[in-house]
Amino acid sequence: MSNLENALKVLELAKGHDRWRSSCLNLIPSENVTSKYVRLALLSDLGHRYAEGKPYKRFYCGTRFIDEIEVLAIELAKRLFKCKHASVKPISGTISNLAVFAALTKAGDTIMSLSISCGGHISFAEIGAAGIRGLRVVDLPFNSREMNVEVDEAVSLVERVKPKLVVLGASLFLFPHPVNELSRAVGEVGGHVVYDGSHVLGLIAGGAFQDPLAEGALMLMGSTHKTFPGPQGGIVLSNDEEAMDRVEEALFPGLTSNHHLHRVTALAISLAEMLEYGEAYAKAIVENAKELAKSLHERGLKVLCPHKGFTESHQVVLDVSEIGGGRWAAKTLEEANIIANMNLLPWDSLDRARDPSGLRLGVQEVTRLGMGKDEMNFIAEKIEQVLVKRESTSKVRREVEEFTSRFREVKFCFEGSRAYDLLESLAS
Ligand code: DSN
Repeated sequence: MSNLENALKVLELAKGHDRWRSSCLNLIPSENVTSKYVRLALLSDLGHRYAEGKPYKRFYCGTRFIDEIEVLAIELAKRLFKCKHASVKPISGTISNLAVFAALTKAGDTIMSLSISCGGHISFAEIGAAGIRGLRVVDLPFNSREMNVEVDEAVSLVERVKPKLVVLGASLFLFPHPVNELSRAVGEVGGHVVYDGSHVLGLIAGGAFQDPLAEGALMLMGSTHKTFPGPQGGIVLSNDEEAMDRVEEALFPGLTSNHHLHRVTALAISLAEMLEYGEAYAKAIVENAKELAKSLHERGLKVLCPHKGFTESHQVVLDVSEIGGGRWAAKTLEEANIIANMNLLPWDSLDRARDPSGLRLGVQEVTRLGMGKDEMNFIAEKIEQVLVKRESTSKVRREVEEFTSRFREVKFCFEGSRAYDLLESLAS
């Protein structure tokens, strides 16, 4: 194939991807879709430019507009998360975590965090960013029935281990973590709680989950594209000026040179959207997650934590080990255009990562497309048809395609003809 043919083929593949995934029920808890205004920013010339350094103190010329945008993004972030300091420099959630590790620890220090099977993100692990910083990682004790940190045991372990940091937050994340209790315990031994809020950032923004900074965390790190419906990227928030200065230095000149200016612009817009719509959006997400969990449970699926109302976040977690396993379940749902994660559960060892016991679902994206309780029951019914009744996946796929064709418009965001006009002029 010629180079042109290859380029055209790539575009066709991208188009095919767009068409397919917009006809799916997208239930991966770490994804979301952005508004037209946000997409517009991502298409703009800002994505071609450099702006190393701080606003108005750059090492590059040509940055007068990005200076203003970045200052505005920081102001909007501080307002939304009710905190004193914000950095919009991290280009991902993992870079946010690594910057915080770099700022607050030195190689050889010990931190405590959840293991991967118990929901800890790979960046908290010795095989991930924590290990790259040279940290020793001790697992936080976890209660699998409660799907949460085992507080008393964790406090005793903190007293013995004396970690520099306790990292809370997770990728498998159903209930608020004990920030208050562990902040007090780790404070006694001279350390801090830092909180990776990647999964629940939109819920925190909308006041529908715990507020880690108010509860005692020194830092709130996150990615900005899960329940927070912004561009792919990261953010760090804090009330501590001195610690935040160190994080800024870790980010530049430490971990990033340029910080992707179209992303910063898109993030500023999504921060404004969340100031406007965040409360309603976050509330709808949690209501939908509870409804989906209840409906799946009533259909005989093994949803975790029925004694706790299943979930207080965007996630619903199922143990599918008795009906084919996580790999089979996720692959078979995919044949029906239902996209979900296979997931390790706390009782799985790491070597089961490719065929774990669990299935992890998130409702943040379908909620953003305007789905409510009735639609959660429809989704539960389709999952039951595939996983329990073993109905033909092509039949279910046709039903899913027809259903999703009615939910293509992004809600909880600024819309209107002006966005369409601007989008068209940029795309032409
Ligand atoms: N850990 C990934 C997830 O939760 O899907 C994101 O980094």
